[in-house]
Amino acid sequence: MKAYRSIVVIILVLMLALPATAAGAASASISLTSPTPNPAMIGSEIAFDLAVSVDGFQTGVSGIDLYLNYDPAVVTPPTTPGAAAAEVLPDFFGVSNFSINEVLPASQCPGATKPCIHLVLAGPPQTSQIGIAARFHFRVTAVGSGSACFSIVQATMVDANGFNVPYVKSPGDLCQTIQNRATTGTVLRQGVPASPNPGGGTLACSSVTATGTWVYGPVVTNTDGNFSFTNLPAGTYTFRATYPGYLSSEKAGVAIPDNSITGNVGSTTLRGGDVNGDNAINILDIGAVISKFGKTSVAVRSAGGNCTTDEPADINDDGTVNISDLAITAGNWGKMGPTAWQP
Ligand SMILES: [Ca+2]
Ligand SMILES: [Ca+2]
Ligand SMILES: [Ca+2]
Repeated sequence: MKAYRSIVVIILVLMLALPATAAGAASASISLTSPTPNPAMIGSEIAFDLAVSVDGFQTGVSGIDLYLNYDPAVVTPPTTPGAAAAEVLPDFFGVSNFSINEVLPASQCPGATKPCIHLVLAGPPQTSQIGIAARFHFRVTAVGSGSACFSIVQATMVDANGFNVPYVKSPGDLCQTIQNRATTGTVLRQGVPASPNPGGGTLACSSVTATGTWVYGPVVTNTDGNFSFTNLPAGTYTFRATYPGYLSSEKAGVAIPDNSITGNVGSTTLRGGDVNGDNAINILDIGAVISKFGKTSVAVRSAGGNCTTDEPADINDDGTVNISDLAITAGNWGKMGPTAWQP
């Protein structure tokens, strides 16, 4: 019974004490929100917010002066040094805030180790307010060690009389995962097993290019006919696969979204018999096979693993020009390239 009374007394004391304490305390915080997208890829624009919270300041918070470090090896602000670097938002000080907003070289930043964004915000005194004061944007330029870290290296918060306001800052470091983007697909060739590749090579050696704003590749296919492009920028691409003695194959309108880590173009099988490489299979190709009929130990691009020279009349890369190569060519008589991208 005595213990019960003691607990009641303690609870009563706490109930009386807590509101008094809360009413008298002023608090402020500066924090960075989680970046999006996470993970990010090369070419991605990552963004995160500067969230500010003040509560119970009678004079009102009227200014914030802040330096945000970034790692220039993996990210860059979207603007040139000296230009506006952060997007100032009206959610904390309102629309009439005044701001300084600049990218500074490392030598002008606190600690002098990394470049920084210097942001100065000032506006009407806020006694109790929570809001997003600014949004930072960076473009990913490299994978580096796999992350991009940001930190507020120095910040000052002042009230309407210019006196420093104590605040809590979080987190210490804000780190964002950066990954490579892999865009993959498969190119097989008619008359050639997918794996193992004949000729003892380690690669199937079909060439693949990806044409968007610029041309990427060629990359070559591995033993299984698979290819992979690393870090194709977001955009719309035409993929084209070629191999000597075969019609090319093409897939247009392949969209690589900004935030996709992987993409697959699908599988295609090249049709054999275009010995002279004019993307049409006709009498000229038949003639080319017949003119070399019976030749052995001819050059095989897919042998040896370095995708060098090839005898295109040896369609199936078995080192001999014979009836198999003639049959493949005759069977595709009249076909034109580039063919549709399909198995
Ligand atoms: Ca031809
Ligand atoms: Ca060949
Ligand atoms: Ca052959």
